Amino acid sequence: MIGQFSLLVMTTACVASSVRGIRPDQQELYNPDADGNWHCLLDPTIVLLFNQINDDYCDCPDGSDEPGTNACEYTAELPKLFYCANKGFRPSYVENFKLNDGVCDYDLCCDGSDEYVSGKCPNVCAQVKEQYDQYIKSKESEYLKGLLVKNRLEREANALKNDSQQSIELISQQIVRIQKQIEDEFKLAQLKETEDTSHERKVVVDELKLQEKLRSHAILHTDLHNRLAYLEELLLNMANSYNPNFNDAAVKFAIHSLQDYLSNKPETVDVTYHHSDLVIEKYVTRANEDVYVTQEMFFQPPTFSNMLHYYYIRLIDTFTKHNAVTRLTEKFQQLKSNSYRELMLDFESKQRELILLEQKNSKDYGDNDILRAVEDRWYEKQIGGYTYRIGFLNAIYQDTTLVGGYSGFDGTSMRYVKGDRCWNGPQRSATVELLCAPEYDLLSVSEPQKCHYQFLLTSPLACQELTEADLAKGFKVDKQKLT
Ligand code: MAN
Repeated sequence: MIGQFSLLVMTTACVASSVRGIRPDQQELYNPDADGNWHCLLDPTIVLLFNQINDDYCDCPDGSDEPGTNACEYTAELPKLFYCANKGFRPSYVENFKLNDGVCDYDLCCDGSDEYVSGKCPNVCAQVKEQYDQYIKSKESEYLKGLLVKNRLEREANALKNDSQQSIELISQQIVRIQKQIEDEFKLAQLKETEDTSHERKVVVDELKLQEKLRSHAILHTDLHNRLAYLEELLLNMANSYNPNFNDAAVKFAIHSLQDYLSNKPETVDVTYHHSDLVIEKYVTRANEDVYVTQEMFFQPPTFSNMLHYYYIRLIDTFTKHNAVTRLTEKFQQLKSNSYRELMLDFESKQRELILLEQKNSKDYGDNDILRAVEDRWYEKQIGGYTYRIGFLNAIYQDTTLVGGYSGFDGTSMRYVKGDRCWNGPQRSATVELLCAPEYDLLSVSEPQKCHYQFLLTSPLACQELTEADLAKGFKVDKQKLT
């Protein structure tokens, strides 16, 4: 009942006699009342004679009347603990079922008081203290060394964290700059395209005007040609049918002039306009195509999605037969400058770099990002016929079997999940418990559940400030060394 007893208010008043199994500052709980009787501690309505305490018969339901015997049943809910004074070392408690069982429980009772009936266990507290002091000293120096290594790892991790953040910032800035440059290239190309287009439009308009003039000239020409033919015919008729006996000077002069005209008349020129028609058609087609390409490709501001669209088109172009899209893409390719292409390549590679860095950055590096200092390091050891390889922030392998991929770190244990599936079982997974030490050492590998592995690995990563009480928890008396 020691656990509950400690909840009670106690004084340090001295007691006359000492009740076995009870620590000095709780002895007063065992003082008799005015009638010389005693009351069970958790149920004072049960009154016992004072000499019923430690009479090896359990009277109180809470077992408080038998602190120095094994008469009351030990249960986890109501543990009965026997106080060992351990003079020369430090007081402790032993479970009451270990009392007088013939075994010297020196880990808890170095004074041997647990075997008070036989008295077979001498007090070895001086030797135990010596072992304890040595243990604490070596543990302390080990954990302090581990802590120093951990501090160094933390400094390295901090520097790596800064580097990583700086790289991300730098690449992000570079991407923004490249995007701006791409935008400028687009604007330049757009301006150039507008200039080219307007020039070509002007040519087309001039050609159209010329065509118009040519057409009207052709009409006029035909008209004049017809009129001339008519007049020539009239004059020829007159020349053939006039009466030369009439001496008309005007008629004679006209006929003479007609003969001069006909003998000096040049050959007829056959003018066709097919050539100019073809030229105009070509210009109109070209102008239309360019307007289409310009609207589709150049008048859109550069965004990540239309760049992706462009590369998507380029990708599917590899697998499709030439079509309208291909024609436009080719046209677009021709119009792009080399610097634009270089910028796009740079943009793509920086984007990839950024994605990788951000992926890496989102891993669980633990407190102060300490695991950054061991990233990509591997620890290897053969245990139980297998070679285990533990990759920090990476994966664990049992020979070539994947035990799991890294998933997180809580300061003392690392988790690995989604390994190779076990035959008729789940996917393998593991927990790596880290124990503080300056060096890495895989102490054990177990499989507490099917295909879930438990690794015990010493590492400076797990070191932290410890009190003597923390260090003392692992102390065990080396009975071989006791004399
Ligand atoms: C292999 C090893 C063992 C594991 C069994 C499960 O033999 O990976 O660790 O327990 O497979 O089938």
